[in-house]
Amino acid sequence: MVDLFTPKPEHKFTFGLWTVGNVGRDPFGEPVRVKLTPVEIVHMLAEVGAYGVNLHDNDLIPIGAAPAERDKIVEGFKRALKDTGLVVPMATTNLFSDPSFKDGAFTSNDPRVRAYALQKTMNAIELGVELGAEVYVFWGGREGTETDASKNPVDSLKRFREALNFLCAYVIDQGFDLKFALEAKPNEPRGDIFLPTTGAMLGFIGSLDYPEMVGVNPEVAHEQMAGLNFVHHVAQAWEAGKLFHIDLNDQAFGRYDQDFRFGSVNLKSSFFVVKFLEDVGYQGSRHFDAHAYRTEDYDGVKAFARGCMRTYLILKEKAAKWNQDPEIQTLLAEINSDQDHISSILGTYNAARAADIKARSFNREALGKRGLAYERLDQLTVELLLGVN
Ligand code: GLT
Ligand code: MN
Ligand code: MN
Repeated sequence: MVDLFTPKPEHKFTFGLWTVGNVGRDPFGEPVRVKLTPVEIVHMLAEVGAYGVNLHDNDLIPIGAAPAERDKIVEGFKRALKDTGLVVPMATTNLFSDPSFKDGAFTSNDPRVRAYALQKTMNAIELGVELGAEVYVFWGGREGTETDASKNPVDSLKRFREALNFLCAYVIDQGFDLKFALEAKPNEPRGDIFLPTTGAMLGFIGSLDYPEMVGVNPEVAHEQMAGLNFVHHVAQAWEAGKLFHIDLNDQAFGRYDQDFRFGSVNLKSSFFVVKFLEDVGYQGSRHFDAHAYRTEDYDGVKAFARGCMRTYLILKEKAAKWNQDPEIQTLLAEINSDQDHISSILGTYNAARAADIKARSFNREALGKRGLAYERLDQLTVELLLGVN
């Protein structure tokens, strides 16, 4: 049945090959699902109604494959894309699975590893561009330490910067139309990962040679692992013009990287993420970087993928309702009222304005006593989400 919550291409829902292709291996247990081929995954994504598929180089091409094998695999993959109409909006490099990257890639102390990481990334960028990707993600999964005796953190930042500057220049030199999106994570698989939050990434981008080419790819679970508010990080990235991509999933605070189905844990926070993206008119992919529970077979994986998209669309509809709800809007108007037209004396500094502000008298007690009605506002939000109002 086609309804309001049926995914359509214009919703730009994407999944990584590694997400629905996740075989359910964890540190304590073997795979529970047989591995699908990339072509099979593309067909499964088309079946559930996704718009696009993202990939690491080695999700598609085995590490060390000969050029002829690579070309054959790419040809088959492109045929599957053509047959299904799926696109590849984002690509990335696997710089974490191979044992050679056990102490990082761009931040490794070993220059041979750093050079190999550049080589692997340049090849993977070419693959991504060949498949049509416009965003290239850098998740530094192994760029970190277990002991701070092992790496100088300042050198590590300099090495990471040098690698990104090198790769930006490479992209420009090749004439590729590609932007980079940096994805932060506080820990796992390393004890600590450098640049652990989206805010840290945003600060770092300003120090690069081509800052306009580089933005961020915030992930719900990663900010929440650090105990932080995801909506605020997304908002900061957006306000800085740096929200190039987004990884949607869910997560209980303080746990390991759970990568659960979008909206499955923190429903209210998921609602405000969707509301934010829709309100500001974010045009990029809605990428679900999540996977099905280890208890599932491939029917369960499809239910998982459909659930991510359906929940997003339900929350999108709730956001539209929230924006039109008379009670909520009346409260918001009161909350944002400009009593005494004080906002007219705020703004950019000038001497007259400073003198004006200094000369005013403010009723501090009345300001402190004023109730803000956020309890009512939040309860109205909860009831709207629960379908009561
Ligand atoms: C890995 C990680 C994700 C990253 C992917 C991109 S791979 O699954 O947990 O958060 O987005 O490299
Ligand atoms: Mn994650
Ligand atoms: Mn991610």
